[in-house]
Amino acid sequence: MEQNQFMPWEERPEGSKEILWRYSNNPVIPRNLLPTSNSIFNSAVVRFRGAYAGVFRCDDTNRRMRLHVGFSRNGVDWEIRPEPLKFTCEDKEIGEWVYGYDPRVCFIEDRYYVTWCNGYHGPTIGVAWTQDFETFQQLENAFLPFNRNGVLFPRKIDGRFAMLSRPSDNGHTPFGDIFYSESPDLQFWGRHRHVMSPAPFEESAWQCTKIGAGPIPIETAEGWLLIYHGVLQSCNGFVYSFGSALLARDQPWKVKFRSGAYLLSPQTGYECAGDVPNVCFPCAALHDEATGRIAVYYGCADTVTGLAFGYLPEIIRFTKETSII
Ligand code: BMA
Repeated sequence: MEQNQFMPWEERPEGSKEILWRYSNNPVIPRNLLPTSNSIFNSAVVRFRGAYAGVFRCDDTNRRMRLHVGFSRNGVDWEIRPEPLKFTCEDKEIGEWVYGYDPRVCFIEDRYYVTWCNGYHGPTIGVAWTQDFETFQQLENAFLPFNRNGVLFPRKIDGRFAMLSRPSDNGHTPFGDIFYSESPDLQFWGRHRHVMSPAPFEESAWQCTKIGAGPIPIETAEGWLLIYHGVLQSCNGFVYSFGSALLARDQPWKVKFRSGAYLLSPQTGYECAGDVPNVCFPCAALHDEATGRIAVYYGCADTVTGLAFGYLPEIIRFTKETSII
């Protein structure tokens, strides 16, 4: 592992032609890092005060879905607080904890916003902000239930906050399109636009059942680079892989390119065996504009957390070259 001040990094293995390659020391977070954790996966990592912080999905040994705060000096070795994250909320009804999972963290202007799948009469999108990763102010849920995979854009679009989400059902949802919504104040959401549907089976089977946004979109000259998961329903259940799309910069609900090929699919032992086999579920990425490097954090088999590396220009080229649009 090469260490620098920007992000974790490991070069592409010799002879590999992969666009995204796995860290040789995966998984970076074991399932039992906490004495009470059954699994730690689908988690969000950001740069914070010259190091890293994150919000982690830690299911406990009661199999309850909880969020925990963690810190790291190098983005690889994590100290996760043993006690669950507690949000502060002015409205008791909204602040009442039911469950929380699959967090994303997005820095906008002067603070970090957390979005997660929040239990409120079924899953919907919870929203909170923090400036210090100590206190978290919870806001209104963004949408009606049922919804998952709420992912904010890192800047306002046309003067409004913008979020991708995936309306769903109360179960394991055998469908799912990505939508885009805007808000002037992070309380009232509207101007909902359709972004994309699952792909036709004959064109790109890994994403033919449902799709959902992954890490915070990255703004590039070619558009917003969105890494998203896609699901295939096999005879053995759902298989979660991920690929990439480029969204128009000023109208991010317009998809310019969308990879027909996946960037990563469950192939290693830790992705194929665990509490939910065959799941690669990205929730965060760090990148460095100067070098084009990107490090993607993804949940593996709903059990542990892995890292994969790539170069942004190569991912953009791959998105265009394999595009099904
Ligand atoms: C989704 C979410 C994810 C999970 C995935 C596979 O519906 O619950 O947290 O990784 O299923 O089980």
